[in-house]
Amino acid sequence: MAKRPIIWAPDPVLKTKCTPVSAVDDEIRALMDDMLDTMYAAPGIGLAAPQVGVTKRVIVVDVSEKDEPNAPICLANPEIVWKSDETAPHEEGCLSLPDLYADVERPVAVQVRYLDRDGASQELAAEGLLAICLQHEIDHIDGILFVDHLSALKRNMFLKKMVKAKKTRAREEAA
Ligand code: K1U
Ligand code: ZN
Repeated sequence: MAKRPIIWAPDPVLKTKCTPVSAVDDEIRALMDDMLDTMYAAPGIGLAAPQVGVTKRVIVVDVSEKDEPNAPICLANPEIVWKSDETAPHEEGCLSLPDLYADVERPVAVQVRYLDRDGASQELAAEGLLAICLQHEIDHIDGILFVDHLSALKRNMFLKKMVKAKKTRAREEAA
């Protein structure tokens, strides 16, 4: 298992509609393991494959509390098969948009179908933070960032901040 670098917006890989996984094989399981290492190290509560430069439909999530044992969920080809009519705003962050946070309005509950680490088809009923995180990660594999749910004004302000942050990071890495 290995930690991989997280790609920061703006980057074309984060705008890519990712390709379905044809089978959950050892390569996909190794990707899932690396994504979990990367997510826990960040730290974060979710991660999608394009955030580590892989344009495949793979996500990982773990919304367990600090004082609880880890509860990772690895999902290949996740799809939302049901969402609640009720929506609510919730503050979101993104490891590809560090230090930027905004309220995003989303359905409060979803049902997600996916392939697990063994390639078996599963369904997960989620509400609360898990539902929000799953929607955020499934957006990532469709090339959508949480800022795409905001007004153009706010989105452009965030993206300008990211261009600045990336320039600063590049200068620091070169020094
Ligand atoms: O996909 C990502 O960029 C990960 C992102 C997931 C997410 C956060 C909030 C709402 C929806 C989806 C993060 O994990 S950002 C970091 C974060 O939220 C967090 C970090 C440490 C402890 C608790 C939360
Ligand atoms: Zn994100």
